[in-house]
Amino acid sequence: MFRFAHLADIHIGGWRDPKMKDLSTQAFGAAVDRIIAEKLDFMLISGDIFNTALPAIDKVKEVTKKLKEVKDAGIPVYIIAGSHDFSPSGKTMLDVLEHAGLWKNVVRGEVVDGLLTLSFTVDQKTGAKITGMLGKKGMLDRAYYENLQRQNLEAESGYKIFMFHTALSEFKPKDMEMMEAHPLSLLPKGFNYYAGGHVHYIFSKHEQEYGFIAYPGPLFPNNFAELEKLTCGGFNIVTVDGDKTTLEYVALQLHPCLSISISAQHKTPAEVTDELYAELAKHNLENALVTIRVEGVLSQGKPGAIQFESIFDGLYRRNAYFVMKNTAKLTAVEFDEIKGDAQQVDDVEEKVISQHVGKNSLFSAEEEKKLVLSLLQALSMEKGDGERTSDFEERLIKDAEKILLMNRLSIH
Ligand SMILES: [Mn+2]
Repeated sequence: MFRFAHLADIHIGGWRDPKMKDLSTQAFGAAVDRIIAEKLDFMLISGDIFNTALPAIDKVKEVTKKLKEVKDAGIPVYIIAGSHDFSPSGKTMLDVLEHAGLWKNVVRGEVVDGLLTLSFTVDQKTGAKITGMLGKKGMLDRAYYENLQRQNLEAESGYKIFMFHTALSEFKPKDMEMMEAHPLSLLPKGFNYYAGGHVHYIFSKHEQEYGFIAYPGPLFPNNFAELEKLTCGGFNIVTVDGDKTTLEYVALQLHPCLSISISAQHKTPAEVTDELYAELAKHNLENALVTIRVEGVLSQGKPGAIQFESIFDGLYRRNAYFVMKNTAKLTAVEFDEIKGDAQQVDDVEEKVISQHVGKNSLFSAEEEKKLVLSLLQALSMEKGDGERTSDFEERLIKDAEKILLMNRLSIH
């Protein structure tokens, strides 16, 4: 018998506000403490460990400290890169920590006869055989899956784990219909456990001819909507006993979470303000994360007339940890209602690109979309701590050049 942890989508450094920014790092610390206390045999992280390929030094320091504790406890860590960890130039903090011996990236292999041939990383203590595929923004990992040599993977004996960082069309939740996904058939069959990441929801299913397909969801919610829906994040503890695999979801509730949603339809700003006060008065807010969503078309007046500032002040006086609001779908009568419901920046980008591609004759619409997504990713890199501006500029230009060169090869 052996037991392992499966984490995904930690997005260290992901929130903008410093108070929120710390929570994903704290969640990682709490997960590591639990994993060590439970004496698990190893730990998997299915991509998006950091929110960017080159995260801030203070965050790297915290993560490194916890990884050293796991290492000292004799618990190996196996990872894959996700769509956020990935950098087109190949520069990523994941490599730095791998060279320090703190974890092992299991995406390794070679191209044989035009096919990508992955090799297994064998966990020494348990004999579990682990491999996987990195995730790339905008489904750019599809070509890897399409050119994957599956036979050797499927023929391998023993307890096998496949780590991946992508959505699967068969298991996409309804509210993520817009999200691009690969069909399950792109994954190799016959693994015992498919350790998924990328889709920020909690899911597990035993699938015929495959095995357990599991997404633990984010280790800490990554945005307003996730906080509303999930209230907290967590990870899986997987127990393997002979042929039997069982999953236990461990929720990491760092703060109580209170989500309030109010309809402003046909109401005045004063009425909405009163309703918010009344609703919030019902709850204990000690140390709580509070999300307030207000939607609808006001009967008169402007959204700005709702007394959010004094409401927020009141909540902080009652010791709330952090309060945030979402009024994206709140409008005054004189404005059109906002169209579309894209929540994530990625979704908005995808939408805008899809609407505008195909207006030049250099590329096919598909190629143009890929190029734009790759360039967006490259140009969204942030300047690193202590990185000189000239070095940063050079890095950006190199990344962009690399992408343009790669694409020139496919221009016809
Ligand atoms: Mn993610």
